[in-house]
Amino acid sequence: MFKNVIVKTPCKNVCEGITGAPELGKPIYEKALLQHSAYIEALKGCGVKVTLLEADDEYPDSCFVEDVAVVTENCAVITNPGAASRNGETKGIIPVISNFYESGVIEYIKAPATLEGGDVMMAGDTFYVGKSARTNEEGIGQFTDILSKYGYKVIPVPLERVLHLKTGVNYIENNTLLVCGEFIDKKVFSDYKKIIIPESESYAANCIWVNSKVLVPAGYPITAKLIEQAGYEVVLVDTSEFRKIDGGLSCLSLRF
Ligand code: CIR
Repeated sequence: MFKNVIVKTPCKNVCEGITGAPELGKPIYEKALLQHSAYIEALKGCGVKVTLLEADDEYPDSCFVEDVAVVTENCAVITNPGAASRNGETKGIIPVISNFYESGVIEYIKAPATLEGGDVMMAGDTFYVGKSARTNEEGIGQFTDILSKYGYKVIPVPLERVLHLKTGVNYIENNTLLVCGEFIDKKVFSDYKKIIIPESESYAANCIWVNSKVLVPAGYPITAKLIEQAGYEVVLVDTSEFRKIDGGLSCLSLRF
């Protein structure tokens, strides 16, 4: 069960966030704010305490707090984002993490290692880490050394096409994964029950489990139905503005 969630208000410059899909247009700031507020309400409905951080105009992508830290039951890891324009975002998260974790259990990924939280998927005591354009070999190495001190296992997963690991695969508890594209047949996930997300709804592979409910992006009916049929309560949240800059439901929060 999660008790806490950290989120950060999208800044005015959110429309300048990094995107691999410029054809979708730029996010509309006011709409992004409304969608973000609805996201917070959906999280509150899952029984978590939400800590809301102020917007930071210096970093267009800074609402995607998931990438700057990895939070576990026993430790927190401040990452070192591989995207140059996002690297400085970590300084904003350190004081907040310090409110929840003793300094002795706050760890750091250090250059030349890079790692972004979107590449880290927690499944019980196992953490899968995507080797991506944002997370390098050294990053996975440092992360493995850190997490092993706290009794966790780390399994690297080389990525082929997606931005982050959780762009295409997400753990929703009960030994169940949402998988799409390159992750459907990956051997490393062969022991899990899988809900296969069709390519036409690939964006919706990024859902989050929060205390027995699953937040699903609005507008992906096949995915919502599959998750419901698997026995979960589905909560729809519109993330259309964040999608325009490659952001999804998981990217917008740290859950612990
Ligand atoms: C980026 O490219 O870094 C942002 N525009 C999107 C970050 C998405 N974060 C995530 O998947 N964890």
